[in-house]
Amino acid sequence: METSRPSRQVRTFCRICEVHCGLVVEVAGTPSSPGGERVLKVSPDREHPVSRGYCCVKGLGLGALHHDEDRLATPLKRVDGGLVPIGWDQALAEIGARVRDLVSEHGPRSVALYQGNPSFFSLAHTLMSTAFVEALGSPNVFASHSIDVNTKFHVSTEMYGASLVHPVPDLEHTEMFVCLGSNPLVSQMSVLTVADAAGVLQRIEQRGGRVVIVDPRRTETAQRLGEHLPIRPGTDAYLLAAMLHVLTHEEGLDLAHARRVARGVEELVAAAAPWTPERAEAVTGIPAATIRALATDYAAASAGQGGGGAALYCSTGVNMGPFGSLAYWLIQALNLLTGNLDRRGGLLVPRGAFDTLRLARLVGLGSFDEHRTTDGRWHRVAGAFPVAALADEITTDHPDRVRALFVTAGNPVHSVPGSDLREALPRLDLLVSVDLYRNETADHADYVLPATDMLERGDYPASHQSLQLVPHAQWTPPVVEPLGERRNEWQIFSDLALASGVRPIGLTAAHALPRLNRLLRRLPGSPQLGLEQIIAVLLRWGRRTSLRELRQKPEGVLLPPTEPGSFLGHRVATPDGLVDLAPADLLADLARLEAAEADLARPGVLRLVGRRDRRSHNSWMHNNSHIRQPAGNTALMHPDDAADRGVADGTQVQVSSATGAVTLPVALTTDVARGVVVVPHGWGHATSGARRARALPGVNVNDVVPGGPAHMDPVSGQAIMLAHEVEVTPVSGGVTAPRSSATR
Ligand SMILES: Nc1nc2c(c(=O)[nH]1)N[C@H]1C(S)=C(S)[C@@H](COP(=O)(O)OP(=O)(O)OC[C@H]3O[C@@H](n4cnc5c(=O)[nH]c(N)nc54)[C@H](O)[C@@H]3O)O[C@H]1N2
Ligand SMILES: Nc1nc2c(c(=O)[nH]1)N[C@H]1C(S)=C(S)[C@@H](COP(=O)(O)OP(=O)(O)OC[C@H]3O[C@@H](n4cnc5c(=O)[nH]c(N)nc54)[C@H](O)[C@@H]3O)O[C@H]1N2
Ligand code: SF4
Ligand SMILES: [Mo]
Repeated sequence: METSRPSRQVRTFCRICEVHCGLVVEVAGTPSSPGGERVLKVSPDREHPVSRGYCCVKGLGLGALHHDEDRLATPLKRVDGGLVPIGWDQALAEIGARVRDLVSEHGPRSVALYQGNPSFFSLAHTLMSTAFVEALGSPNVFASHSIDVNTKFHVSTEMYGASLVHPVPDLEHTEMFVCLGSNPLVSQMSVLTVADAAGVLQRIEQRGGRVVIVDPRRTETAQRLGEHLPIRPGTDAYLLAAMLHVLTHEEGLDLAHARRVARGVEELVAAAAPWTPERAEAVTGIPAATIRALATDYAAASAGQGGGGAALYCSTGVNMGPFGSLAYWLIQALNLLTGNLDRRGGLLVPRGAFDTLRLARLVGLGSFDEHRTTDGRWHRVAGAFPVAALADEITTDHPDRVRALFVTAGNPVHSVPGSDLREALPRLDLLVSVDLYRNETADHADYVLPATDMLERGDYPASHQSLQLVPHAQWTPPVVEPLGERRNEWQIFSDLALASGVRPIGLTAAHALPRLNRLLRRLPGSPQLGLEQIIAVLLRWGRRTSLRELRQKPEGVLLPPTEPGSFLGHRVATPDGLVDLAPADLLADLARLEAAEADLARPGVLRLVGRRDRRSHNSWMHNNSHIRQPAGNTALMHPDDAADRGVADGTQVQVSSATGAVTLPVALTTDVARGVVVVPHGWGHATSGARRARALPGVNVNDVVPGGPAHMDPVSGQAIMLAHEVEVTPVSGGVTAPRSSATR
């Protein structure tokens, strides 16, 4: 009998970051037994075919997340300024009625959705929340990828015809890996699924290959491995343009292959003409000779003299900079021109268990959208408008302005730069937050709805499967029943659609499911059956595995490795099947590169960049009792920059910009290049409903980072969040503040 067994073990996988580590969860009890179902322990799954026992403390904290007493337990409604518990029926009925009124009075565009980062780790969540607003007839989907990777999504749409195509560096075979703006040891990288990234990079060196880390800070990764190349913040596009210049204008790279698989080769080469390494030296701070050597070494490794190919890669340290789209375009161009794209040891384009590309096209994601923001300025990228434009969409006089906002798995008040959004939110008639916690965004919400955590729902990592270094597939059932009144977003958004008088018809697959879901809920068993059916059909369609096989092998299965030569000329999704090396908007954006050159090279200026911590995850890991929490955030800067400003190590400083100021402790280190200030984001929870997080010191760096349309990448809509000029001043007294009194 179930209750007589002390505990059971369930295999699942973590969905906090892109690694998707295999986990084994030990569970005791049943939902009906005294004390209920309890997660006793979360361990790394050594049987997982890819992560093979790798995981981090955040995944091991999933049990603590599940049982956290500060988690939302019931829907909350704002009454007299406070949030009070109400039942689901009341919440859904009231929200539905307000949506109906708004839509009938002001039209469908009055309703908007913001999807935060964790929503993209749940297929059902992404599908149904999108389906909800689209069923209302609103294009107003905003997403966290516009404060993260819109640059990549936009550039891939233009070059490869689909936002989801991102060549993956073949790290297990490469001879040279050039990594810009990522800290793999801490973050495990992004737009790439690789377990134990630092271990994988170390193996490159053990094979006799090279790892080059381009970063303004000597990161934890650079301290452990590779060659560190410090760069001035925001200037990677100059470095990359110069590398292209060296190869095409000095080294006479053979372009025959490129001409066969791409169009725009001549325009691209012409565009590289003015960007000499000498010019790049002045702005990047990297000597011209080093740039030349990097370019020629890269091309030589590409030629496979040691057998193995080379890969250029960038992550958020470049995406969030002023020229993220230009940089990603140049990286793709360099990888292709040197013959590294679609080749062993270079970069490969994985397929996944089913064709995500075709699926995306079927459901209307990832193509250029006809929709524009009300001012006509911004288009959707990967199905969503840039969130940095949301404040204007709320405050504009346009009749189509946003009046109701649903925020799901997001904390935009905290995560979006500047104060525009925070100041715009009071103009809304309705703000609903769907979350695990009462986060800072909920401070402004009319309703807060409690969602399930990942142990409480089944899933398949559909949105990341085409980014896997080692292709694999895994299905997880829900490990435990939802606690309290928590509901999964699939159900919440389908119920919201029904309460608002619409059926989600925006996405083909989701068509009839809300109704089916409602019927299924009356049956014993899971309301997730709709998702399982979709996954089963998709896997059958892909013919690489089946849901049945994944159920039999709960630790996951390996899929056939990505074949070199399977992308170019075969799966490029542009109309003519050729890679576009010279998209007009990117060529035009080079003018901005030219215009900013002198400013970025200015000496004596301090520029702000970010950093992550292994124990944190954006703004939402600070309440986890399994994690020994860092004591808030600390600014890092070079001792000489500090001395110039009378700043002493360990004291309180003010970091300020034209946008705002924060006060926090400073640590001096020569690991940070001169002219750089590093402040981690995601901190400052003074108003949070999560009590442990609230008690921690820390400040929100986005109070200092400028926001809004003036600070967006004009091509992709990505918010420019790095390399802004700041000043650092000692706080009067200049003494180290005790932890508990550090400024929030
Ligand atoms: N532990 C942990 N892991 C995470 C997360 C987390 O919060 N915590 N977040 C997850 C998410 S959502 C994402 S998107 C990924 C992000 O993963 P990464 O992109 O690897 O993010 P970071 O670790 O912040 O590394 C960015 C690096 O860019 C450097 N940098 C800053 N400005 C510049 C510049 O102008 N040029 C160059 N070349 N480098 C620059 C910074 O110094 C920093 O070392 O991490 C994911 N993994
Ligand atoms: N200055 C600066 N700002 C940054 C960054 C930076 O490097 N510097 N990084 C940016 C990046 S890369 C990202 S991805 C964004 C993230 O931006 P957001 O996605 O807006 O914010 P997060 O802090 O990730 O908050 C996620 C919220 O989702 C909730 N949550 C977690 N799991 C679930 C779930 O399963 N269901 C539901 N419904 N809710 C859930 C959490 O409780 C939390 O409140 O922040 C960006 N902001
Ligand atoms: S590295 Fe950590 S957060 Fe990322 S999937 Fe693995 S356990 Fe989860
Ligand atoms: Mo992110």
